[in-house]
Amino acid sequence: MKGKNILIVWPEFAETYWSFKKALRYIRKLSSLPPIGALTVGAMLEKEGCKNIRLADLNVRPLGEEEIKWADYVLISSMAVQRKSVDEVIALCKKVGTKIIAGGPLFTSDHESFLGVVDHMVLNEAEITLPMFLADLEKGNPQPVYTSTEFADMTESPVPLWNLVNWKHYASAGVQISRGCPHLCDFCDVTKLFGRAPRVKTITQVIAELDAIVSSGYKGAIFIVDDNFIGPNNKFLKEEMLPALITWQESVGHSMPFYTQSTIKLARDPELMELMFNAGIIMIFTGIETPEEDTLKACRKTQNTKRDLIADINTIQRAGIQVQSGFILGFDTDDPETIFDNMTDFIMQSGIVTAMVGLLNAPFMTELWERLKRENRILGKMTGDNVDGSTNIIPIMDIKVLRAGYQRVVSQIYSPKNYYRRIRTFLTEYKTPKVRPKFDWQHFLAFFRAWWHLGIADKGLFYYWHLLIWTIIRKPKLFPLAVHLAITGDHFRSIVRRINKNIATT
Ligand code: B12
Repeated sequence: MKGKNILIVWPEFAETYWSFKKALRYIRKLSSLPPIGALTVGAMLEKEGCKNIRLADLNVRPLGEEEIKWADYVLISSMAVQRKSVDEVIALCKKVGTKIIAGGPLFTSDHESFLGVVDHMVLNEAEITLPMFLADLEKGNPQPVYTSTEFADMTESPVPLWNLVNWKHYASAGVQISRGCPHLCDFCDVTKLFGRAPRVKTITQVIAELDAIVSSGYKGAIFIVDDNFIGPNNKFLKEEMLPALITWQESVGHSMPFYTQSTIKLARDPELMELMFNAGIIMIFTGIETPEEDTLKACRKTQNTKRDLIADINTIQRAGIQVQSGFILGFDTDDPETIFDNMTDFIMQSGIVTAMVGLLNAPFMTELWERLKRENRILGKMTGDNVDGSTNIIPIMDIKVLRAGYQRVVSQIYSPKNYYRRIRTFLTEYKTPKVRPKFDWQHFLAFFRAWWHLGIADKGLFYYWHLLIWTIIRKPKLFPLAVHLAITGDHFRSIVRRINKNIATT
């Protein structure tokens, strides 16, 4: 790779629940996050002596033929949900004749589809497979596919090449502290992809990554993209990682909030929540999946059983950590008579504003996939977007009933009346965080854009103004958060419209 020109391509996303495309327009951003995985691979190649490395994130700018001609290799990183754009990039590379090296979740979970199309697929974790590929390349004998069943040593992972990122287009930055999750939920592929024993970076590495983000010109929220932030042992988190994050947060004037992913078990550890709050972790995403105890047991989400889930969520909110969550419909044990109302009621009561509800899908390699395969209930590949109303399985519940119930749940929870009510439920519980991003003029302008779109042009305008007045009176410090959540509601309603359209055309 010495002296080569490398073009890293991050293909365009479809419109999804987490793309936040509509909401990002309010703050004049084009994407949530730059590609951490691809930039990590970029850093590995820089160490190998590549001459020039460029990033083409197709979510923020177009890609031209000239650039592909310039490159000796085009590196594509992708999730399944970027597939359409991946195919376009591959076609362009073929036309120009530039070699492709591909990696990341799409290729790792479905490399057969690209055999003979992509020159080299370097799968699983690049810390292990990239050196294998580079060694063969050096010998002049690179293979089409590199895989590994080993898990990488995270302490060997380099700082991503943040200096390639034009931050003005992104709403967040990201850092990964650990990989892996100890739990065995049957529908989740994380343990298959990253193992059960969480692997952790060193404190020095994490702080170096955070400093690199700041010195590349970014200020704002940072997503700690760990599969389960509280997966690594508590002693390490409490005595080493969180104190280091607290000190770092002080060094940036408490202005760079973190958000992450965690199991609901967090609710039982007040000390851990307090440390997270002090470090500026103001939000977690947690998988609630379903309010039904029997279903939780059946899908082996045992960490969510034998607890009062709403009380747990409120405990975390009161500790100053917002809870976002994922929910699934279509489990074998779902009762069509009760599940839809139970889920709607649960979401409304919990004050979970960002509630991602999807139909059950079986990712390749999971326990669920294995079981349904044996039962001849796998229909094919997943679309990669679990909130588009599609499923790759044959559910026990009649599919028409399931889809109609799904539409009912998402339409109800995202109706302006219920959505704004849920924001009030949440804000009532939420402790005001002490770490907040600096209020810049884009946020200021976003308020005026929201004033027009949500406060005048939207049919939910009454609920919008009611929320704002309520917040000014009851929780004035949380006013910017109330406006932010109102804006994300506009995006969620567009996703509900898309779900309804997709289901109507299936
Ligand atoms: C952060 C994250 C996000 C972020 C965005 C990421 C981004 N940069 O834009 C957000 C929250 C926006 C997101 C959204 C979604 N996500 Co997501 N996300 C993750 C998460 C938690 C971490 C990814 C990460 O940054 N890891 C850190 C880096 C260092 O690791 P990495 O990306 O895996 O890269 C390593 C290797 O893959 C490899 N590699 C990566 N690229 C390349 C390229 C080359 C050339 C090579 C050689 C190697 C290589 O080397 C890297 C170092 O080891 C993963 C789970 C996970 N643990 O990976 C899910 C995950 C990637 N997401 C997933 C999904 C399904 C989604 C959504 C579709 C969910 C939804 N329904 O909306 C959306 C779609 C995104 C959108 N914008 O529309 C799936 C993807 C499954 C698949 N097969 O495609 C994952 C794997 C979670 C899961 N288990 O289901 N996501």
